[in-house]
Amino acid sequence: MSTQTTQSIDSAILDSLAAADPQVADIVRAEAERQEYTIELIASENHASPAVTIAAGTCMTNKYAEGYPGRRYYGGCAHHDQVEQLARDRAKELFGCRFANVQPHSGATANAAAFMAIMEPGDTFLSLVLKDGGHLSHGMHLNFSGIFYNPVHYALHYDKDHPQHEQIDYESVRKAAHEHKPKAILCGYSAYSREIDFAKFREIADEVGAVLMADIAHIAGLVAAGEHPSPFPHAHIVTTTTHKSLRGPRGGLIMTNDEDLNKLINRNVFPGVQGGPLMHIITAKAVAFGEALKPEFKAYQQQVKKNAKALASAMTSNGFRITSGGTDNHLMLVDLTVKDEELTGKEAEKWLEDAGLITNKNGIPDDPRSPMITSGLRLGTPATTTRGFKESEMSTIAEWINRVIESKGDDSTIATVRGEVKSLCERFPLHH
Ligand code: DSN
Repeated sequence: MSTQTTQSIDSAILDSLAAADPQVADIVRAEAERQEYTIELIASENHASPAVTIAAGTCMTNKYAEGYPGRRYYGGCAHHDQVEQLARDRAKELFGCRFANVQPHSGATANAAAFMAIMEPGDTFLSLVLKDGGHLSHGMHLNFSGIFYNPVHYALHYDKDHPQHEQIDYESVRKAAHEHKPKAILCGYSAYSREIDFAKFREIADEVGAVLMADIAHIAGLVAAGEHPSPFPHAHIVTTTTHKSLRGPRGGLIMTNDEDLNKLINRNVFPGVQGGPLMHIITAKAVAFGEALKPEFKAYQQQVKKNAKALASAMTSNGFRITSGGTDNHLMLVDLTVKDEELTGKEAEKWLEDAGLITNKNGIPDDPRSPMITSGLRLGTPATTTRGFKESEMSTIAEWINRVIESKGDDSTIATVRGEVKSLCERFPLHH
């Protein structure tokens, strides 16, 4: 156990846990160690602050608080009312909207409640298909969204010679909207590195009388800091997670400016899809929103974008291709096929993990390989930026990725890179 880890807040908490349950404490300690000495490049992950982690671990977990502030189904909720109201008020200030529901347990649950607020079962909605960078709750056939609703899709197209074809084509969105007359149009993605034109989406939604829903789970931190255009006032309903670029606890959030829609959202979160809210997580959301309102958070998000651009450019210099031609946000999708046609995302992810570089395999537009194999890798910079990495560390990371991949997973190359990764991590300790 490193000095940094033993002195960390996690470790102080773990000492208490170890006294009560050494078996579980050992597992959590091993995970703290993994996080400390590996580099987290998964675009949807981050390192929450000690304050957020502490808030999530408090006695606020002990309460049933079904209902909303001032209207609960249980007694003893005075402090829970205060904290939930605070979380709502901070979320509204952060995103510049009139109403916020902070109860969704996750982004997928937020989307389920949002769908129920804006559609009837069987209704048609238009979204980006999962394999092109959408999300499973945007119409995947095994998800509630594909089972109870009728998804139709706009698409991205693989074109290494014309990467602009791998970006949202608003004319084809318009064409699909006019053809299918959907009840709702969804924008906001899991593996899309370009800015989203919410105003253009609203224009199309208005032409066909559709509701515009923006799922900003990935870019929420950038939006909150004014580093990506806001979905407000364009989207009727906005959903997000709170744990990705927003750097809060794992959870969901739904927002709107429309009073009637807000009533439907509230009803469909509880009792629609959830029972008792996770009050300890809502407490941690309040803390995270407070952190995101501070000026340091804007500087952090600016560095997230600078780091993503630096990483994309260093990956390109190392012979990889970034789909869509680059990145405007916190992530990029790496097309591995230009480097080596045989190479799969699955292999690359495994070799890199062994070297201490944590990534996820990801389909690229029109990927012929399955989602469990893929031809791409998704890389993101929120977690490395939290750690304090800047542009020069991004160049080093791209060189490591290249060495590991060019060696085709050679054991001694992986071991050498693993050692270098660990040394860099020691220079940038996490603040658990
Ligand atoms: N699973 C998330 C991601 O990695 O993007 C989306 O919810």
